[in-house]
Amino acid sequence: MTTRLTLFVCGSLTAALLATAGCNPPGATTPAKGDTASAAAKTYVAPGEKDEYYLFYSGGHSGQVYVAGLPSMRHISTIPVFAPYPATGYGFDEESRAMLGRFTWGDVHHPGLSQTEGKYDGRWLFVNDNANNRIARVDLRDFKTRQILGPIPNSSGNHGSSFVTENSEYVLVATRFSVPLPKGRYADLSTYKTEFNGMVSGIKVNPTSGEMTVGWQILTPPFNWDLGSTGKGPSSGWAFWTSYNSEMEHETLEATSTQGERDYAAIVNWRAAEQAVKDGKATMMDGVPVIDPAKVPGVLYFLPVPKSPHGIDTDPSGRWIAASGKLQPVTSVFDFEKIKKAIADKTFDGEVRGVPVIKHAAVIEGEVPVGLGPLHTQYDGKGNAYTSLYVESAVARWSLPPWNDAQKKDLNTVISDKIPVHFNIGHLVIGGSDTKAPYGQYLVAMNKLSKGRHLSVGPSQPESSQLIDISGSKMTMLYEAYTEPEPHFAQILKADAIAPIEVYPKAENTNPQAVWEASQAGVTRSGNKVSVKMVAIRSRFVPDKIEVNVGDEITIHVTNVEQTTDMIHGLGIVEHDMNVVVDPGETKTVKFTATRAGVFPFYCTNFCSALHQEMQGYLAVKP
Ligand code: K7E
Ligand code: CUA
Repeated sequence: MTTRLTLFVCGSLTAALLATAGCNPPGATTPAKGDTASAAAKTYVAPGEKDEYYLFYSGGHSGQVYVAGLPSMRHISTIPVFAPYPATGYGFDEESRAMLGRFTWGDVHHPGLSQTEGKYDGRWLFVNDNANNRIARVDLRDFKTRQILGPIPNSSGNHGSSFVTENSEYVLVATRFSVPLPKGRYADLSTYKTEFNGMVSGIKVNPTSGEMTVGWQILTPPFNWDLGSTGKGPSSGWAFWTSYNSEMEHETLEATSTQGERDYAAIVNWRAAEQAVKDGKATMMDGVPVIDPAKVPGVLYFLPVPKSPHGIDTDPSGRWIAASGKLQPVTSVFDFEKIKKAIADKTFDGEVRGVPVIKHAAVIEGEVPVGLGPLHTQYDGKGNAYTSLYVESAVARWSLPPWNDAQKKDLNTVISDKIPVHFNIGHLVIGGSDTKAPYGQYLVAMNKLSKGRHLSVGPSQPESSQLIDISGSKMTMLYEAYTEPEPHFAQILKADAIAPIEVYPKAENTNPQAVWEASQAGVTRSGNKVSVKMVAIRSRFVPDKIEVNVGDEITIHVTNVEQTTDMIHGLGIVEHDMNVVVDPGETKTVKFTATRAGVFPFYCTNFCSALHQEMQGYLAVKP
């Protein structure tokens, strides 16, 4: 049934990049349908059984994080982060409204799990907001967003994040956009090269609470920083980002920023940056210590990488770093041991704005001809790397160095397998690829276009994700699932690595407005301020009658006194754009002003019992 539409004649690689799913580059095959029976058996999770892994998908411009199970690919939960979400009442109560601040959306790209000693520790999930320069922390104890930091000062376009260091000391961030700094300063766009700057930021994470603060920043030229990764092993204490637009242009970028043969990767010594701040070598800008790398040697180096790269990924050993240039059909593999030596020996090729450029020839291990439009690379911990090929709509598997002489002579020979995906893959994820111990069992391909692979739903189409078994000598396609726009990256976590709570223990609820008995509930008034302490229990609200006057300021503190799993109540107030959802043992607060006279029913929005429908009351507003 599936047909690939040829929409463009692919004359050049650039044209192919612009094309959607139309080109038939060399190596592409007809869509794989998979061996149905064996694939079905591998992904089937029988009713009552559970998946083996969590998949945390970024929700892109939905501002959310999606949670699915692997291998079933079933969607289990949506964690609202940067956008209100009525299903869980997020963004309606005072607590979550305060976190969202003045924004109602975010653009989530790269979830990053917290780590201890280079392995996932199951504590937190960090996600970035490219649009409003924020970063959030989801607590995996209860799968709730607990902090949103930002907008980060001096940082515009928080795309190059969230990259977590080996012991979650920092979540590292690099800017996609450059602006005149500090933010709020005006400079004409024609002065882009001199007046605009990018930034690398170290977001410090409190090791106990997870609370994030802006630690320090490193000023950069106005390149557009792209994807990054953190080091480990020999590259412990370092972090890497690719960039596009080393031309430092500001208009018609698709042409102007692709003139040079090479762009730069940033090689950042974040431990040195931390030390430089301690040593007083930073200058305060908008409340943050900012390091000028031209004045503080040792914190930042540039490394030339193929034209318009997108991703740069450190392998589980920490020695090999793979950077892909979208406009060249190769992935460059760099040896961090050689990078360290080049830095020590000052094997540089000049400098850009006082930042040394590491000599490419001194540190390159090889350019693997993976295929067209390489973006991101993941690792299975068994010596294999997997690179997503956007233009070719495929995943290439290749062997990491060390390579023997024959392999070095022809790096085509290190490519062991290639599997087509549908269509135009962006990121791909292997569980634990960014740790010292990848799981190496499944790969999820996150494809940008799903066209024709699902029942038609009109013009607004979902994204497709494909589950690929990488445990054998050949990659095999197992399953295909859909999500709303738009997963970029994801993280996979072994299910038994966490044990989320399902009820907030009563003893933990320290909210002074919490009430646990109907007798404690009630309405109090002070002037025009009305305070309601409300109990929600199967199947009633106490009080279920609230009488106020027009102009009163009403605060409702509602406590769900249930201590049973899945006993959730919601408080929806008719025609008040209000829905508070309260989990068992939780207290939430809503505030509003009674602006209109009338009698407004309120009711429980979460189906909680046979008498759920009866769980209702009235807000009576006297003129
Ligand atoms: Cu490749 Cu934002 Cu990581 Cu999308 S980015 S694909
Ligand atoms: Cu409480 Cu429905």
